[in-house]
Amino acid sequence: MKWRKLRTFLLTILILLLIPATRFYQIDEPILRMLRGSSHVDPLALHLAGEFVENNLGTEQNADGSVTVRMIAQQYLFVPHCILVPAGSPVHLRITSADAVHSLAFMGTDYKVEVSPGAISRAELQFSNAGDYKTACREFCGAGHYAMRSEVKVVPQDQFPVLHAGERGNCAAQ
Ligand SMILES: [Cu+2]
Repeated sequence: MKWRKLRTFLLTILILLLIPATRFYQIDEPILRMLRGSSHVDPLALHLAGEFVENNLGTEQNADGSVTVRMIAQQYLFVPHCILVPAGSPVHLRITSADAVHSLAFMGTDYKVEVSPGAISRAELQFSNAGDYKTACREFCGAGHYAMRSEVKVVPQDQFPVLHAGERGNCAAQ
């Protein structure tokens, strides 16, 4: 009889110990996500959900006069293919990859932004003069790498379209 009571007692203690352990495990994942910050993203869900969903790509106008540009690099193109930004405004670039390691390089310069699947690369850019800037992938990413090119079209402030909330600009929006 004494043994049974002891066993029940020990089982109860064990269960009581396991309950908080389970709870800790459940809160562990959101904490990890918080620590990772917003610089990580699921490469398999890019076009479907989250920040890099299709209609969020392109140029977004911010209240402070700057713009945020979101792009996806994938074999073997950049989406959107052409980015529209106003001259003289800060450009916050946020770019990620859907597959391999790529880079977004500004031709004629040494400047490039490394892009890896699962991570959001950020860059702060500003174009003083209007003009068309050619960009290309400068990280070998496969058979179509050499054709992986895109463009940044910089227009004077007064030619940049007024983008309302939720609207995104690219070269077609001009
Ligand atoms: Cu490439």
